[in-house]
Amino acid sequence: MPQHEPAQNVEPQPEPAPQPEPEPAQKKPHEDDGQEGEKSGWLASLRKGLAKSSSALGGGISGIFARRKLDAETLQDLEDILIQADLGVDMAMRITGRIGKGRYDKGIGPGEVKAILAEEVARVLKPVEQPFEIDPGTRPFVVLVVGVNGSGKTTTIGKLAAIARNEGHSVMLVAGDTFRAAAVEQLGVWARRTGADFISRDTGADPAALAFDAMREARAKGTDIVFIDTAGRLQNKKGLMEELAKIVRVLKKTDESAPHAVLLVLDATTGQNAMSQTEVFREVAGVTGLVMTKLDGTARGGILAAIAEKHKLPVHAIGVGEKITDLQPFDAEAFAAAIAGLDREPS
Ligand SMILES: Nc1nc2c(ncn2[C@@H]2O[C@H](COP(=O)(O)OP(=O)(O)O)[C@@H](O)[C@H]2O)c(=O)[nH]1
Ligand SMILES: [Mg+2]
Repeated sequence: MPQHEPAQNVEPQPEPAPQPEPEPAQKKPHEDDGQEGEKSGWLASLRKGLAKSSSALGGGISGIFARRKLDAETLQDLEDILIQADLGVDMAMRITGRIGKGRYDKGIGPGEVKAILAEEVARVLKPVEQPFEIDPGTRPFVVLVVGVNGSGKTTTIGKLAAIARNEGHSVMLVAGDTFRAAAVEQLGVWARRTGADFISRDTGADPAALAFDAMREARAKGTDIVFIDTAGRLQNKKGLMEELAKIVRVLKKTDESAPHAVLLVLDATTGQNAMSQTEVFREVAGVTGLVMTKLDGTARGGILAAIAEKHKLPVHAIGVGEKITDLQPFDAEAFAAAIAGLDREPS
């Protein structure tokens, strides 16, 4: 797992010369991307994906509420595990407040606590649940994908390209992370797998110039959707800002309304760090929506609720694995139920 610099440490520093970096635990995209159990199984797979979040929370709640009466100490223990799950202090206090109200010295079962938790999380997430949609009247529809190194940008582009290709759209993938040769190759693999066009330059080339060429080519070909991958070196905020601003400026030369979407890809395993990344990338790139990845590998899925509460940005999709089919449209209620460790579907 790549280590992420905290977003606070983003003072301008001298830009390192482009050089090969060790790859973040890079794997080739899986080849077994049959449509295994697609629709029917996806709630189950979300639960499985979020198992770590839900077992941390659900297990904690069961442990606290199985035997004890509701008192200040019980509520404090609950608040602690909610905060540990990265739900944020405000939400944690709201939930414990709601659970405590009128119930002191009475029994409350873990099931009831989980239901209230799920309800609160869903209430915050429901307004930001928004499928990722392209405007078919805009061609090419240009999607700039941003986020820190290792967050899952390239993989998410591959998964989105697969969905778009399945829907019959023509797609171009633009290897705007020109910093590392391996990043270019990785996107090229996704392009081949999904039947998307692919455009790249040598390591160290100017991503804005590449974006300009890509736009010209996409217009000439009548491509429906252009996904632009980026490097996202957060350790140098000024450099990042300049790089992204230049890409946007150049896109606007060919189409004043581009980019039509700016997706921020966040790695759920970074917990609270995802919050500060959201702040930085909103500022430098005008983010229009979120994708949260790696919810299969963490007990920290709650951070999405904290981010939604604070930033109110649309959440389009979640990544629950590395396979091509492991990108799920975001469903607030299912997510909330999974996080809370409820084993039944929310009504
Ligand atoms: N478990 C899991 N791994 C993921 C997910 N999304 C991406 N990855 C992996 O995370 C690593 C970094 O992803 P990558 O797309 O290269 O990140 P980038 O640097 O932002 O482009 C790769 O090994 C991916 O396979 C996800 O939803 N779940
Ligand atoms: Mg990448």
